This record gives sequence, structure tokens and C-alpha cells, in this order.
Amino acid sequence: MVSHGDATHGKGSSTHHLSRGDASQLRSAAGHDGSEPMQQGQSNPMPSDPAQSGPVQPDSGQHDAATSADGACPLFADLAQQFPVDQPASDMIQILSPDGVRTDRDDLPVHVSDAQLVDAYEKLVMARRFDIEGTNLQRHGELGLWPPLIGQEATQVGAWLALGSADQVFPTYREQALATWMGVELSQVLATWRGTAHCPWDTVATHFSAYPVMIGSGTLHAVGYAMGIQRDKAADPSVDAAVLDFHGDGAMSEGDTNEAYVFAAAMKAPVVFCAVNNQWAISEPTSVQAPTSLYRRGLGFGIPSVQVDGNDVLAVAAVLSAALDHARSGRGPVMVETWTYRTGAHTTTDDPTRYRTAQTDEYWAGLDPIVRMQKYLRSRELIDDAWLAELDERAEQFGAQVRDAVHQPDPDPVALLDDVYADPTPDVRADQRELAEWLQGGQ
Ligand SMILES: Cc1ncc(C[n+]2csc(CCOP(=O)(O)OP(=O)(O)O)c2C)c(N)n1
Ligand SMILES: [Mg+2]
Repeated sequence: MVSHGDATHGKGSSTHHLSRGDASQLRSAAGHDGSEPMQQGQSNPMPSDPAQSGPVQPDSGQHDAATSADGACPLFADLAQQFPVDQPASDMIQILSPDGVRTDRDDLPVHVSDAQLVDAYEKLVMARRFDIEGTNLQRHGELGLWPPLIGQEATQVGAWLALGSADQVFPTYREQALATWMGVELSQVLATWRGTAHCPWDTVATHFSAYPVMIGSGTLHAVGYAMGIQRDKAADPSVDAAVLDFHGDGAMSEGDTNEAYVFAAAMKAPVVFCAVNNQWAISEPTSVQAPTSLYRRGLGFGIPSVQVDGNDVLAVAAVLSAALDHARSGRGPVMVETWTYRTGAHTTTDDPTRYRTAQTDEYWAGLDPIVRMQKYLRSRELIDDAWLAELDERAEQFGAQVRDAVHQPDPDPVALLDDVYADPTPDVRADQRELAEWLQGGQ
């Protein structure tokens, strides 16, 4: 958890972005037309006072006021050209460049000490190791399914650094690493994917809620929980908590998610939506679900919304930390889109080579969250070869722990109905008795 006392102070105000070359490489990989995105400072095309400013001229300078070159009414700008969904936004927040160069911002303090930076690197490595072991265990038939998190590690580590001790996480099914740092046992995560348990961890003690499998459904639970926090705070002003809700880019197309955003905005609920844009909803790219950058949708609900480089631990930590502070202080919800990439398959049932190009994979390999963090920490001399060699050993030991944790006794089938209600009804008890008798009779 972040200690708010050990802030690293801002060193400058410039924002480091992906170079134009990187962005156009991505665009060409995605098969787009090469038009330029909007420049910094143009992120909100609506003037604050339309009466004073006259009609909106989002692409002013290119066409006269009455018609555009193609005859389109200038009121209806082609937002897809200005804010293309398949490129990082021109105002995407980044602190650590892919080369490991750090550029702090005056408006965004990074509350991460040097010791936490080193720990964050270790967590990145362990998250990837957990993922590799999970994938292998599924291939060995020990797990029914595994949803890889590889490539998305920095978003989970950044979230871990930002969370306060009373905050509640509503995850997707991909936040495996964050789950374990919050106190969920390795064996509990693995049992879920082995199919031998339904959310076996204590969601109150760990502050880590159950995985939703219905896409988007968790957003409603998260907002409901946040509204509960509001009520707790009304009764006891010392309550200092918010909700961090994860959902994917694909989940943004679900009605549940949109309803959750409406409620969060209308109720000023203390919730931060972390929209993990890993570019894909199984085999559907974001471009078939939205024409413009996803974070801009949050603005339409009246929710302050930003895009952050999801492969940059420092930027994710700083933005989520500020967003959670905002939510905890009663100022309402925030949406944070983390721009990242699912390097692996959607799940172990998926073959991404059927729908993605090697060129896109290579582009994203150049933005790897672990590589950039290692470069940065080496440049600061916070880690060296000897430390990295020790970390390799710790990762080996951790891998063995994961493989051990998968071996658990099969659960009692009668326990299947234990958690249907907090207090089992007579019907549930009768079903359990019947099941127990049937099982005995079958032996
Ligand atoms: C309501 C619903 N519709 C469809 C599915 C099938 N499904 C499982 S994962 C998934 C894609 C979700 O994509 P995204 O929200 O981007 O999350 P990601 O898997 O990329 O982390 C879909 C469509 C589902 N589980 N629930
Ligand atoms: Mg996705």
C-alpha cells in the first residue's frame, strides 16, 4: 500500500507520449488510414459556453464553417478521426517511457518510495510467473481454464500501489495477481479455475470481491457497494474507503456497465472504474465496439475520465491513487482507461493467431511493462545483476509453490449448496440431505 508520506516530488511538467512513429506503427498494424489524431489541448471539442463561442468547430482550420470538404455538416465532426479508438490518446498519461525514462508531472504526484519501486518490479515478475504457471497447469489438465494476464501486469501492480487499506476491489476474472497480493490464497485462485470452488476466499477480509463471469455485471455490484460506503460514511464520517472496479473494453458494450456509470454519476458514488483496455474482447478488437477512445465515454456520463498508459506502473499508480483519493473524499466517481495489451490468449481455449498479426504483437512487445521498469530501476541503480539473479531464484521457488497449491483434496459435493443463502432454507437443507443419501447409496 502507498504511504502518502513518502511522496516523490514532481520533476517537471512535460508529458511523455508514445512517439508518433510508434502510434502510426500501431495504426498501420491495425489497418487504418493514417490520419493524424488530435493534438494535446484539444481533448474537449465542446466549448464551455457554446452561445459565446458559436457553433462547435472541432476540426476548425481545415474547412469553412458551412461545409466540410466532403460536404458533411461541420456540426457533426468525425470524432473517430480526432479520437481514434485504436491509438493511444494524444493526452494519454505516461510517466515511464518504454525506454525506462521517467518524466514526472506537476499535476500528478507519484507516491511511491524507492523500496516500493523495487517491490513493484518483483511483483511484475511474479505476476508473469503466476500466469505462466497457470497456463501450464491448464495444459497439464490440472485446471479447467485459465485467463492469461500476461502483458497486463503493470495495471495490477499500479492498482496495488494505489489502493488504501479500506478500499474494496471488484475484479474481472483476470486480476489473479492482485488477488493474491490482497490476501487471497494461491490455492483459492487455483481452485476457482480448477472448478472445485466458488469464490472460496473471504471477500470482506481480503477486500477482494468475487469474479464476475457475466461480462459487465460486476460494475453494478461495485456501484451498489460504493453507495453502501456512502451510507456508512453518513453514519460515521471516519469511514475512508472507495471501490476500485475493474472491467474490460468489451464490458463497455454491456448495458450493465452503462447503467452502472449512470448510477455512479447520478449518486456521486465513491467508485473508480478501471477500464482495462487490452485491445480485445476475445477476438473482437475495440474498433468494432467503439469509434472513439474509450475514456471519452466516461465524460459523457459526467464522470472525470482519463486514459493512462497501462504498461507504466508509475502512471497507473499515480492516476489510480489520485482517483481513489477523489472518490474517498466524496467528490464522486472517476473513470481510468488503462491502455494495455493482452499478450496472451483470451483464455486457454483461445488461439489469438487466428485474429491478430505478428506485427501487432511485436509492436506491443516493445512496450513491455517489465522491460521498461527494469531499465528505469537499473538507471537509478536500485537493482543490479546480482539482485536480478536472486529474483530469478525466488521466481523459481514461487513457481513451485503455485504448482503445489493446485493439489488439493476434492471438495465434499454436499458443500456445493452451502453458500446458496447465508442461512440455508429448509428446501436447501432437504436438497443437501437428499444429495448426501444419494452419494452414500452410490458407494
Ligand atoms: C454477458 C456476457 N456476454 C458474453 C460473454 C462471453 N465472454 C466472455 S469474456 C468476453 C470478452 C470480454 O472482453 P473484455 O471485457 O474486453 O475483457 P477481457 O477478457 O479482454 O479482459 C466475452 C464476450 C460473457 N461471459 N458474458
Ligand atoms: Mg478486453
